[in-house]
Amino acid sequence: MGSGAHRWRVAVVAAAVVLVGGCSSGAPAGGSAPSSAAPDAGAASGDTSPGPAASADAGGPALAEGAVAPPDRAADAFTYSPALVPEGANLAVYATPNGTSTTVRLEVLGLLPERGYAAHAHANACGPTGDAAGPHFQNRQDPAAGPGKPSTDPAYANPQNEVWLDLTTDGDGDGEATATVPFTFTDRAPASVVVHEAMATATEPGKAGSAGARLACLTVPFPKG
Ligand SMILES: [Cu+2]
Repeated sequence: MGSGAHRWRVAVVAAAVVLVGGCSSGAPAGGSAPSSAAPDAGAASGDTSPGPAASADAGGPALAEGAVAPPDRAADAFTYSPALVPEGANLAVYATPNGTSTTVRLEVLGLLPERGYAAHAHANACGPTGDAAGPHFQNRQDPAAGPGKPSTDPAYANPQNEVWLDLTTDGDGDGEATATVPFTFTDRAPASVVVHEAMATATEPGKAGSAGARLACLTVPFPKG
């Protein structure tokens, strides 16, 4: 465990140096607090995401982070199913543009242990019900989809055209997912990340992108441009 935690810390420091040294957009100095909670749990259980984007960073301060609460008390972080996403579970989302691609990371703390959860970036902010978040954000929008008719065509509902953040929790209910998509958010950007009941997102024609009930939602102000 010690070496895993150490390695993670080195990666954070390296990312901070890149941000400070190579980015003129006024990114806050590295060493910020929000990301310090996750590595212990992740490293302890070997839950490091095997995602394709280990080299892209998605570090820095979280775009959004919050402990979920039921809709009557939630502002930006909702649980619609406390049995599957317990009140107080923490969701955090990071995003880093890298030229023509974007790396997005979801970190969760305190979900059910050793369980898969599908998750995606959605078009709208969270609200009193899971439906408020609207459809999945798509870079190229499926012309066959519309209100009440989600995109299920694998040509559009796929993890290169949407931001899929499916993850599996460790024994503490903690986990993370990183996705690198081949686009940036220009005129449109997602506004939330939704955690679903299915353990993984479907990919077959007619079902692609579907992942069951919406369990939890975090409003995320993904920046455009
Ligand atoms: Cu979704």
